Amino acid sequence: MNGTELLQSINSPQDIKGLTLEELAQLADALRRMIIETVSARGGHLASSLGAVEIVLALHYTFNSPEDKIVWDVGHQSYAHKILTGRRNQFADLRTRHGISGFPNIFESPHDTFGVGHACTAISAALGFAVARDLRGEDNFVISVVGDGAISGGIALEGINHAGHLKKNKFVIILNDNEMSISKNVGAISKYLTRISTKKLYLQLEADVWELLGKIPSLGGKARILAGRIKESIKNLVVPNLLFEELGFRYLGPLDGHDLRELINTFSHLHQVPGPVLVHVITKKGKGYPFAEKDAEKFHGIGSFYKKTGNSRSKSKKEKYSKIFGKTLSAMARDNDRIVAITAAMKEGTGLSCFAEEFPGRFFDVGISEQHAVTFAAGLAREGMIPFVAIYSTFLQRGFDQLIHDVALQKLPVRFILDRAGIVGEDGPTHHGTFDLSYLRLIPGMVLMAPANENELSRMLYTALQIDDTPSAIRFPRGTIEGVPPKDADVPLPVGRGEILREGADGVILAVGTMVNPSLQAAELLAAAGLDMTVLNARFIKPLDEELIKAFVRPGMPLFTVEENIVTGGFGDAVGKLISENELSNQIKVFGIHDHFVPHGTRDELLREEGLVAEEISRRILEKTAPGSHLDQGGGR
Ligand SMILES: Cc1ncc(C[n+]2csc(CCOP(=O)(O)OP(=O)(O)O)c2C)c(N)n1
Repeated sequence: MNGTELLQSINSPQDIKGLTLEELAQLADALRRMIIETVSARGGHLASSLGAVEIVLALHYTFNSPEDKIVWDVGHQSYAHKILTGRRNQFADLRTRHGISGFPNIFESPHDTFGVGHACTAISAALGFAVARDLRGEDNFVISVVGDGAISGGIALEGINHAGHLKKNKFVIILNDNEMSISKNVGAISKYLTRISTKKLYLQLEADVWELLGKIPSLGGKARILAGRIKESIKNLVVPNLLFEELGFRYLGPLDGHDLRELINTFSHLHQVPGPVLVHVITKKGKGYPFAEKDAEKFHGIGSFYKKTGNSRSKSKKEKYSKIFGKTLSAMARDNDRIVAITAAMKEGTGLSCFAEEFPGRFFDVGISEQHAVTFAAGLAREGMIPFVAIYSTFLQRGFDQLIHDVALQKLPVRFILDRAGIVGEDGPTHHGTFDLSYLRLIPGMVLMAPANENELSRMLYTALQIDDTPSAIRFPRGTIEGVPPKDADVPLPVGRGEILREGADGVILAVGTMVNPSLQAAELLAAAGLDMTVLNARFIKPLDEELIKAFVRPGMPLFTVEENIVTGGFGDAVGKLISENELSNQIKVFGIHDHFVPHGTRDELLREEGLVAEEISRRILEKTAPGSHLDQGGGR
C-alpha cells in the first residue's frame, strides 16, 4: 500500500496503532499532500498544520483518544488530527458553510476535546480535565499541545503556574517550538527556548539518562534516583536555569518533532514520569511544502493559492483596510514623535509592518498578550506618549478589564484600532468581531467610531490623534477598501457628528461603518419600489449625533438602524435608548446580528444570511413598512 491508499484506510486513530514506523512516515507524507491540496483550494492555516503532522501521528499512535484527552492550543495546527479522527472525507470542505470547521469544535467530533481559535487556552482547559479526571477516579492522560508563541501568553502562564502547584500525574504539555508565532516569535521566553534548544550536548546526555532508565527497569526507584542525580548535575553544568523544572514540571527535550521514532519513544515512556511533564519538541513550520518552509508567515493563514507556485488565487488588486491604517499611522508618526504603535503578535495582519520598519524604536510587538498590550499602552499614555494599539476585534475581548480599569477609569487617551470587526468569514465564530460595538460602547468616556470607507478611516485616525482626554476606538472590517477617492484624508472629523447621505420623506435608515454602503444601495432599491428613504451615516457610535437623529426622526417616521454587530448592546440599542428617552418615535427597527454566534462560511454568504446586504435590507424594510405591518401600526423594536 502506498501512503495515499494507507490514508484511505484510516477511519479512526485505532487504525494507525499497528502501523510500522515506515508506514507512519508514508502516512505523514499523504497527510501533508491532503492538507496542501485542501488548503490551496479553500484557504486556511497551512504552515502550522504541516509542522505538526508527526506530533499528531505520534500522539494518536501512543495515546487512546478520546479517552486520553488531546487539547489543542489555537487549534489551527490540528488538520492532520481532523483527518485521522474520522473526518477525512469531509476535509475537502474545510471552512466552507456547512463544511467542517478550521478549528477543533466539540460539536464536530468527540476527539475535539475543547473548542478553540484564540490562543493560550489549552493548558488551563487541560488542567480542568485533569482535576475532573482525578475527582472521578479515572486514569486517562491529558495532553495539551501549545506553540512557542502561545506559551508566553498570560493565560498559558497562569495555567502553568497552577499546574506546577497541583502536580497532577499524566498531565503533559507538548511545547511545539518552531520559533515562529505568525511572524518571528518575540520575547524573553522565546529567546530562552532558543537557548535551550541549541544545547545539543544536554540533549545527548538527557537521552542517555532515559536510555539508562529503560535498560535497567528492574532497578526501578534506585535507577531513577541515580538518573535524577546525574540529570541534576548535568542540568546545573549545561543548562543553568531550567525554567519549567523550577515551576514544577519535568522537562523533556528538546526532541526532533519530525522524528517519529523519537516522538513515539518518548510519548510511550511518559506514564513512568510522575507529576506534570513538559515535552519540548522542535518543529519546522510549513514542513514538507517548500514555499511554506521558506515563508511561514505568508502561509500561516492564507486564502486559496496555486499549489505549483504558491501564488495567491485572488485577483483583487485593491488595498486592504489594514494597509491604509499602517500607511496613515506612519505618515502621522513622521510629524509626531510621541506616536507609538503596539501589536499583540499581529504585525503583518494589522498592517503595522511598514511602521515597524520605519520606526523600529516606536513599534512594540508584545507577543500574544492582548491584556498586557492594553495596560502597557495605558502606562505609555500616562507618561505623555500617544499609543495606537492595533488588535483584532475578537482578540481585544481578552483585554476587557484592562480597557475599563487601566485605561478608561483614568481617562487615558489610548487609541484602539480594531481590525477584522464584524463578520470575518471562514475562520468562523471564534474569530468574528461581532461584539466590539457592545463591549466598547458600555465603557464610560470611550469615543467609538466606524468608518464607511477608507477615506473615513484615515480621517478617523487623525480624529483619534486629536482626542487627548479620553480613550477612543476605531473599528473596521477585514478585507479590501471601497475604492473611494481620497478627500481631506488628513482632516479630523467633528467628534460625535454623522452625515446626511440621502434625504427622503418615507423613513430613515441610520447606518454605521460597513453597513453604510449597503444601506445606500438598499435605499436605491426602495426608491425603485416607491419608498423614499433618508440615509444617515452615523460615523460615531459614541457619542451619538443626537442633533442629527432628532432632526430626522419624529413620531410616525419609521427608523431603521443597521450595524454589523450583535444587536444586544450595540449601535441600534444606543439609538433606541435615545429615541425612547426623548419620545421621538415608537417606530424603530434594529438590523444587525441577532442573539447567536455566526457560523463559518464566506463573508458574503454570512452577511446575506444575517440580512445585512442591500437586497435583504430593502426587502425587510419593505416588509416592515407595508400597510398593516408592525411598523405601519406604530410597533416598537
Ligand atoms: C488571543 C489570540 N491572539 C492572537 C491570535 C492570532 N494567532 C493565531 S495563531 C498565532 C500564532 C501562534 O503561534 P504558536 O503558538 O507558536 O503556534 P504556531 O502557529 O507557530 O504553530 C496568532 C498570534 C489568536 N489566535 N488568539
